[in-house]
Amino acid sequence: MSTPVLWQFRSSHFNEKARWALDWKGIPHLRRSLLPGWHVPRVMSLTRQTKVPVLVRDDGEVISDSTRIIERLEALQPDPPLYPADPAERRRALELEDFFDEELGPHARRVFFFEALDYPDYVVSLFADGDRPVMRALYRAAFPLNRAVMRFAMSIDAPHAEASRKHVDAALERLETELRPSGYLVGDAFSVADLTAAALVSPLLMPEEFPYPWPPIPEPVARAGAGRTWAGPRSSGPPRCTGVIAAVPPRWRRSRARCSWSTTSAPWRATTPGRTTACWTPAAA
Ligand SMILES: N[C@@H](CCC(=O)N[C@@H](CS)C(=O)NCC(=O)O)C(=O)O
Repeated sequence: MSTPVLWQFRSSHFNEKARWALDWKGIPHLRRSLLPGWHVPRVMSLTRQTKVPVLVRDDGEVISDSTRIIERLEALQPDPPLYPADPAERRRALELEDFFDEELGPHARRVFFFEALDYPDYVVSLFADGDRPVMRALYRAAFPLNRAVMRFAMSIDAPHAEASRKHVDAALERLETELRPSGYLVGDAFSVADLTAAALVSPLLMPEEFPYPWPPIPEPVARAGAGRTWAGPRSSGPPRCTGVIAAVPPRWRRSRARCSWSTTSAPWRATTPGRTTACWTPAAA
């Protein structure tokens, strides 16, 4: 496959889902990072809607939505597979992908931002670290407006956050009960179901294997999540994993670490600051 361009947010779990699929398949690609809020004109012009990830292929094909991106990658490059070969297992994997897309992704995001948006420096760091200092300063200055838009657009308020916590708990409980003795969600191999669940829980787990650094989490945000929803970054002490969340990291590590090291080290750092990153997967697992 020629070199596609992934238009993305760095700190975003749906974008992580698409990145992980590209990395899993070993597809060299270029990442163009956008700043949330300021992304709209570019993404609109590409897709007539505003959400990332968006994958643009050399031949001009534009694919938006992480599920459709994975479907297309699977068709273009079936190996290594993310869809199980067995039809019944494939149906189950796609059904679980859909479930986590709907029941975990948006709710984990809301729960996280409900706590984090009170700390603009932290959120700006999440979104804009890796950009040029002047860009970060401008983005920080404009952030109050951006935050208001985020709260409105994603219904980030106390009642919705409380309801979303229940969705996250239920989704993680399902994750726990659906796990097979193999440690995977479908059959005995890593599939799109595992990738989706693990990528979408990233705002709550802040795993080290995420390909961009997590800025230090403000103590009140860490406290708010402790023992309830998220784990907190490893640097802030022992992981605060409880209950079902504790079950996720080992599987995450096994599969994400296998393909992400090249993106966490040389290429990303070599192009910082900046918003374009060349990514490829090492030959060795
Ligand atoms: N169903 C979509 C969800 C994508 C999504 O929600 N993207 C968010 C970032 S996590 C976004 O682009 N938000 C900005 C916007 O809605 O304008 C997918 O799987 O790609």
